[in-house]
Amino acid sequence: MSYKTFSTLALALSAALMGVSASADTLKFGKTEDAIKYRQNALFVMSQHFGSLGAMANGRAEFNADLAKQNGAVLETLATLPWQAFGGGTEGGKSKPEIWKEKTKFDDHANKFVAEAGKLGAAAKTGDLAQLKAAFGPAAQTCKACHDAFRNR
Ligand code: ASC
Repeated sequence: MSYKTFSTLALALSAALMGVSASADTLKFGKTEDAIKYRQNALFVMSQHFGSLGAMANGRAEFNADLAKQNGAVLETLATLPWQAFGGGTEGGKSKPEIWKEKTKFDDHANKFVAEAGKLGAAAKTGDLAQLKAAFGPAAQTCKACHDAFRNR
């Protein structure tokens, strides 16, 4: 095995062991309250764009391909952001303590959501309502699954 192959494999293995995910990891939060504010606000903004796509997918709003494309693009970016704000020691808000006790399970939910949001964003960007409809339900299901397990009402 060449050194290059070896170092590529070693990098991939350490990334896997560290649980590197599809999520952005661009910030460190100095204060717990900032982490809580960040994740709540990121999730709120995301829910507005997600809701716009949902309204079109469910026929509550008229389909507008340009709007779907823009909201799909915003959603794809936003979907990766909140998870970095659930770091160690940032318990609070509506989060159940289980997030930190079952971090692997939580990360799994987050990664599934990011994957489905990516598919929904891609579907929205096709400008095809049928594709938007097909991708919306599975994405909404990943929101709900994580909320049911990890969010206080
Ligand atoms: C939203 C939103 C959620 C999810 C969830 C999907 O738009 O704010 O929390 O969708 O209702 O089941």
